[in-house]
Amino acid sequence: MNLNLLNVCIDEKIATVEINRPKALNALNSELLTEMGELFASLNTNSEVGCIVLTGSGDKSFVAGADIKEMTDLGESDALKMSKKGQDVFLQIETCSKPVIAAVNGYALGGGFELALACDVIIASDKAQFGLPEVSLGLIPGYGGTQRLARIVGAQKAKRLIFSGEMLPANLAYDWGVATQVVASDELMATCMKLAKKIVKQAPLAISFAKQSIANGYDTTLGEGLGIESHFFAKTFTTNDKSEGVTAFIEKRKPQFKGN
Ligand code: DAK
Repeated sequence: MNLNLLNVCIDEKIATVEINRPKALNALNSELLTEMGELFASLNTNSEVGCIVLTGSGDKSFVAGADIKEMTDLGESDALKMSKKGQDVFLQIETCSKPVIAAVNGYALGGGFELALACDVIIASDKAQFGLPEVSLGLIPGYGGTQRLARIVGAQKAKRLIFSGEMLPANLAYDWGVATQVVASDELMATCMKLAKKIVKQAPLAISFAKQSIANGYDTTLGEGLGIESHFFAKTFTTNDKSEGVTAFIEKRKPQFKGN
């Protein structure tokens, strides 16, 4: 895999992925989306990876949006293709079998906010600013923003943000339930790594089943959701890790999970 715009480091089962286009505030161009799709396809099946931390290079921006300069000559059918490509990559991130933590270190605007919303957990620096300013460009969010944001914060708050294009500072993003934690910028990566380290100690298949259970049950009725949960709960009983986890508890020792 040839990655020019993504820096990847895998250590102790944690993959740290840094989007590396600092001169364009890490704006998502087509090349970057392609690389991200290839990388997540490979991380998804890499047994050496149990958690992914995604961040932007520099101290100013996570991702300042889709690359506006690539949009100048697009027609309707190109825009449809572009939207589909971005949505597919973000869906790949959302459905990745490993938890993905967005370490939002600055601007998360437009496609950048949409990217963070596709991750499982958002931890923000106190300098982070979230926004969907597409209407100021005559566009609307095209990578899932109208759908994912409304599901997380409710339709009213999503409409307010999308219709005004205004930015949401980190503390308000926390109040709205977008970010799960806000920390000083120099503590952001250490905070994300601390969480990632806790995650990689757990049973990987159980995490993947829990992630699927939450995702598949989210938009259904409670009854259907509980059925989905039972399905995945029962599946954990087919794993060696469940036997190991339960036995280790009874034997008063730490479990050695193998991901099978
Ligand atoms: N795209 C391309 N370049 C960008 C960029 C972006 N989104 N954001 C910043 N840059 C570039 C700037 O052009 C500048 O480049 P040079 O002029 O130096 O070559 C460099 O990054 C530094 O930016 P500034 O000089 O503007 O830095 P400031 O600190 O003054 O301002 C800022 C920072 C983040 C407030 C400002 O750069 C800004 O407003 N950026 C644009 C933010 C924005 O509007 N983002 C949303 C983009 S629209 C769709 C699919 C997806 C989407 C829409 C449709 N379909 C397929 C239909 C999603 C759309 C978006 O994400």
